[in-house]
Amino acid sequence: MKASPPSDVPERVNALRRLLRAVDGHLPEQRLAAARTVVDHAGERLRLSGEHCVVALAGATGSGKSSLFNALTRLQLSPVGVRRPTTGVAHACVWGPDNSGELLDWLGVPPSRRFRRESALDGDDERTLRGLILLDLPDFDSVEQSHRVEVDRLLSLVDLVVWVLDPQKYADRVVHTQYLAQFSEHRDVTVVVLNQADRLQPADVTRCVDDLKRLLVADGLDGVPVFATSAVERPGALPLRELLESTVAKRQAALLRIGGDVDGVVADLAPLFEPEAAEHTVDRETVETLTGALAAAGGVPVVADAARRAYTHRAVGAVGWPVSRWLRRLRPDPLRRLRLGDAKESDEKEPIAATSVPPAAPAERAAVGLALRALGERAGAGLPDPWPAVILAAARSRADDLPDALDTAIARADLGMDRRPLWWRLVGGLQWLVALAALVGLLWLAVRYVFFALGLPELPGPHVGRVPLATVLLVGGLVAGLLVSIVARPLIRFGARRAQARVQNRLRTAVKEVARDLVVAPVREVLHAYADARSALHTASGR
Ligand SMILES: Nc1nc2c(ncn2[C@@H]2O[C@H](COP(=O)(O)OP(=O)(O)OP(=O)(O)O)[C@@H](O)[C@H]2O)c(=O)[nH]1
Ligand SMILES: [Mg+2]
Repeated sequence: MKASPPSDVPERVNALRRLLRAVDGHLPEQRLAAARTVVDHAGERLRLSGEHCVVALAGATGSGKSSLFNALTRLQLSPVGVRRPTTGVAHACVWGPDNSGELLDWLGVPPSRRFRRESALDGDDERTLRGLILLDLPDFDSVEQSHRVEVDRLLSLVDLVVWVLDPQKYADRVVHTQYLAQFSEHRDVTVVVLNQADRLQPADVTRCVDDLKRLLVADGLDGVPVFATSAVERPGALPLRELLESTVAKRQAALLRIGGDVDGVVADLAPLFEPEAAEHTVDRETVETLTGALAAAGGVPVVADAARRAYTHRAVGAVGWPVSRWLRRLRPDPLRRLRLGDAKESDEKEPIAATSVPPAAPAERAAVGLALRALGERAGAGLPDPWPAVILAAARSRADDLPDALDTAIARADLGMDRRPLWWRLVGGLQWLVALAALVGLLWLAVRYVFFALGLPELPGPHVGRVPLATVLLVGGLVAGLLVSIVARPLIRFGARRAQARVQNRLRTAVKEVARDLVVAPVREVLHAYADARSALHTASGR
């Protein structure tokens, strides 16, 4: 097994952070504590600078930052001038791979001021500085006035800040109170050099360095490395270069150590994410079973049966014999009795009054409980602990909201019961017609009877054969009305069964929606978290 290179460490730490975000709230906190510690330690500095080791040359104008920068890069990259200040914007030189764009953007180094040392060209000479980003900053005074916050951020990011002082100004009170003492909290990453040491006699160099050390103690910077350098002659920039080399090496070592920490955490967490979760999604069959249980508990069969009876009720009211129609109207509509079935504006925001569908019976509630458990167990089957329990809990997480959600879904559903079929109207019209014929026959017969009773001469009237037309109308009308009712009956039964089936289907769809929202969605969320965390763990492992 090949160990992953230090350059991968930032990405691996990020992956670990992703993993923690994904499982947040799902796994017990103490199980994640080690991973959190590793991620917290790595911090923003690692995210940005990654495998790079950032060293900044800072100091007052004219101290020789650019000269040292050029001496260290062995190239004339940053202009050195007599006019002060010379360096207006930061310059950067990168040793090794050029993937520092984001970092240099953040540091505000313009693209035209970014340089690279190609180790291929330099052979092994520059290998020891591979990963170093050396920054030549503008003089600190000008930076500080406008960008104190930026400077603080920068100093919290860099691996080392080299304060460049010169023999003339090293004891300047302003230099100490304005710069050095201000940044004493960064003493762990601070080095001070007395540059331009070639301008002093060797004995004076030692004296000045000692003096400087004493002043630094007063600045709160006791213990920071202090030594003399020169950009042009003895003692040269070599001491500084060696310090940079050891910083780069330490940086690599730090990355390797973080990499090792990540390895440990990955090995610790791996058993939690053994199998892939893709095959453990919620399958259709389980959802159907749950939908069935919810439909029963929500009263779908009751409503569908009421719809069947309501159809019959309304159809008889529309096509029956006028007298039975009238009697029908005195009886309540079965659907309305449940406060259902009226056409609704499908305004989702409008609260819908609860229905009068009876609440679920204990057996139905138990069936829902079983279906929830079955769904949860199936979705979590084969996953390592504690995921099955987490998924089961997710399946049950909204169980208390189910009764209200089902009732609202049923109340909101369009049952399609408002339509009056054309045949109702035709047959209804026919019923009126034959009833009218019977009525005309009856009235005619009544008039004839009155004439007869008063002894008046018999009214002439058409006959059908030997039977008077009035009798034919009365009897024929009544018989025809009866016949129409008899013929309509199976049609009504058929229509009622269809209405029942339709309502059943529509309500099942509405109930399935509830199952998806309140049961499947929370389970899927956990499964996604598992899958996300698993893929993040793979990245974090660096393989
Ligand atoms: N003798 C000697 N002169 C130096 C040394 N370092 C820098 N100088 C001179 O000091 C002057 C300022 O040097 P720079 O490197 O431009 O100084 P800087 O700190 O970059 O200044 P700013 O960019 O203005 O902040 C130049 O004339 C350099 O030639 C050194 O070690 N010895
Ligand atoms: Mg400069």
